[in-house]
Amino acid sequence: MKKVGLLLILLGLSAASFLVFAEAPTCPADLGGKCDDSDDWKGEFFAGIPKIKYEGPSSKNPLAFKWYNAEEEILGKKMKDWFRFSVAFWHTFRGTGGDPFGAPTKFWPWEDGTNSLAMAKRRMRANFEFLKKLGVEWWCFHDRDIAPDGQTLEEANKNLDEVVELAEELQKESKIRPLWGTAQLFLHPRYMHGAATSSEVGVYAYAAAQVKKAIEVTHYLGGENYVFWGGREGYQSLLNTDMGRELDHLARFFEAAVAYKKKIGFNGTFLIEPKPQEPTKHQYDWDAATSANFLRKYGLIGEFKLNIECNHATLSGHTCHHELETARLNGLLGNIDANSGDAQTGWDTDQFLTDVAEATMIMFSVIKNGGLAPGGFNFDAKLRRESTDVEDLFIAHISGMDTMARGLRNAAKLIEEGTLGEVVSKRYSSWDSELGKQIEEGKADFEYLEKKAKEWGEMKVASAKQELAEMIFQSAL
Ligand code: XLS
Ligand code: NI
Ligand code: NI
Repeated sequence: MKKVGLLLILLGLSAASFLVFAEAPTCPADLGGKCDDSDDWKGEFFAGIPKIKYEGPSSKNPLAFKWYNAEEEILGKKMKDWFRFSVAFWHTFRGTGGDPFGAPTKFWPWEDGTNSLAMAKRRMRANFEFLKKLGVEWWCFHDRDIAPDGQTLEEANKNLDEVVELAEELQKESKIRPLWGTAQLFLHPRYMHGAATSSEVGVYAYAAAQVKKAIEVTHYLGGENYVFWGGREGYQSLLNTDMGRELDHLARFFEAAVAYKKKIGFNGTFLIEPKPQEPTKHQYDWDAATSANFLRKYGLIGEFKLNIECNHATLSGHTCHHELETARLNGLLGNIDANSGDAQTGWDTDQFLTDVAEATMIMFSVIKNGGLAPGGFNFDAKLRRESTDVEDLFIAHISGMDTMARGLRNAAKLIEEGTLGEVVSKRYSSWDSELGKQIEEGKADFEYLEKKAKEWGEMKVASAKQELAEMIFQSAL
């Protein structure tokens, strides 16, 4: 069996999920010893796991939905259309459980410990069985998660084409499509200084070639979006960094991507995924406001939207709700990487979201946005290192989907009830006056306002009613 000689220990814990196996387990008996050169395992990957059904809140079955009822309509839209849930290939099918202190812990029965093409194809078949059983119609991938890298770009592209062909075939028999594709521009050592912001012009060119191909295959597979997560676009020290030049390069890169997208007729949305730190000390796409400012400065604001990841929001010192609202108010809310961090831990722990209050606030933004389509909810989330049963993959996603579904139900209830909305409109009612209207229309200059201030004198300022708002919110959970 071909051994994978690549032992990469990365600093960022979440990045460890992108690793290929460091230590190859032996070929499992049920693969008949044909691990690395054949794609002939046509059996069930998730034997014993049925198609996951909705059983309602009283169900105690861990392999059933209690709140997510795909076809049920909430506020005039089917639940499945509010969410457009997606499985992240890298976490679910490439996550090994390895971390900077420990070896992989997950040895799924279909894995043979190699990074061969045959293994990549088998994994793709497993992906589609998983999606179908879970009842999810979308998946997300990086180029290098789904197919092995090559010694040359040509070889890498050839590998990718082979796996993409299989994915296309597997998609055909279903409604499943990529929610988005992306290029992995951070694992390979060539990207140590970044990709589009690398100090090496050759690396910039290589990254461009990789993104070009990744856009092509996303388009080919009918993907609805394409994501640019910063990877290593950032710096470790400003002392050796020309930040202005790097940011200009990043803008040139995006411009070229936009031009190429138009050239090949890819109509999917381009999304930037903000993240403040990890793997670099400072990532350029720090948060939604920083990314919006970047896009505006370089005249790219109409060409991109944002993919907000909840754990990235918390790392930047914001709530997920804040990031969603910032994106929404700028007309940039395109997709959500649904996950959550840990209140005591300062890195991207990529946990499945299980906080119903948080989910309710997220859904407030999504409802106000009229949904996310053509974006959706991608579970950029992974099992804990210690969760090693195949069924844990299902349980994690079911729990995440149920949590979001409860959030949707609660948010819809609060909006229909209207009491929370009343607290807000009452709070701003002074702005419904003649003066408020004049100000909002830009018709009140400082002299006029001074005259009004003198006329009105000291006024009574009303309570913010925060505790009342919190009481109403809590009662809906
Ligand atoms: C890493 C990012 C990554 C992107 C896709 O923190 O969340 O997973 O979503 O490259
Ligand atoms: Ni993400
Ligand atoms: Ni992340």
